[in-house]
Amino acid sequence: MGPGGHDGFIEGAMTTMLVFKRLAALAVTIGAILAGAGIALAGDGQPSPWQLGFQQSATPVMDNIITFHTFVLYIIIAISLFVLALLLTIMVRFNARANPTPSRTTHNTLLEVAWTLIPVVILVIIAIPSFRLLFYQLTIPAMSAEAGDVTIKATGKQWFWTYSYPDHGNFEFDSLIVRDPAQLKGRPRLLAVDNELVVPVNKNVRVITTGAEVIHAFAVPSFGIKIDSIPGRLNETWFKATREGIYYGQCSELCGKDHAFMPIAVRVVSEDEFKKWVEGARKRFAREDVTPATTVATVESSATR
Ligand SMILES: [Cu+2]
Repeated sequence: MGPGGHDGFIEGAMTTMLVFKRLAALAVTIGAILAGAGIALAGDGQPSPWQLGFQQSATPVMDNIITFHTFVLYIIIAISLFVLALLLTIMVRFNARANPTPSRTTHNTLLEVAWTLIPVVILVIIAIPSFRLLFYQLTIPAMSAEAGDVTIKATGKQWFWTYSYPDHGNFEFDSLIVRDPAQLKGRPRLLAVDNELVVPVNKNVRVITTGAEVIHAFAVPSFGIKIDSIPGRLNETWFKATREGIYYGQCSELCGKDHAFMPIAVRVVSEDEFKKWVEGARKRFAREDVTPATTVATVESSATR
């Protein structure tokens, strides 16, 4: 390397330092703006302004999702920093001025084996907890009526949800978005509903879901659940809310013009409160077991013949 090459090296390093300084200044500025906006890092049961991460977790499944997400994020950061370091090294040490006569190397067996195997190992390290989490999400725990576990059925309709409680008297009710701002009473716009889905805290809740006419999807971010509601088919998922409160979700399958206006609101209450609510709901949403109109019509038409 001649004296000119040496100068080039220094010059390249100086430029790199300048870039670093500018990046650092940018990061500090963005940090200051976010801090000034009173950033809430995670909403509890609902999104919050300037939120960056997930909503706060309220179930073991979501706890696991957040842990897994953080784990993968660390790996991504490590890989990005490694690639950045490689790029900077190449820019500084192997630019035309610093390295005027490039080597003619084309193959390096050790390097090629390494850059094939190391990514494979990284993917396996990610896959193991990923599959474990997937099985945890998809395996419905053994439901025990004595332990107070609850099954609910959520039917997606254009454009609201109908909930029924088959184990608790099979009552059923519709849950519609609150459109009138005066009726919100502090609840979030576009998420509040007239009749919330009520479930007991610390109990396994199995959600059976279907669609009435098109595909909808039942999703509650704080619970880490999102499952398609498909006409003519029953899908199921589960959650175990560990904190009382109201948790909001939305239909997550484009289902028509009011897709954005069929929110999901789950109120998690104590077991006693849940029992009281069920008693009230059985009266409030009582329905007579009438024969469906279609069946009656068929019987009548065949009788007149
Ligand atoms: Cu929908």
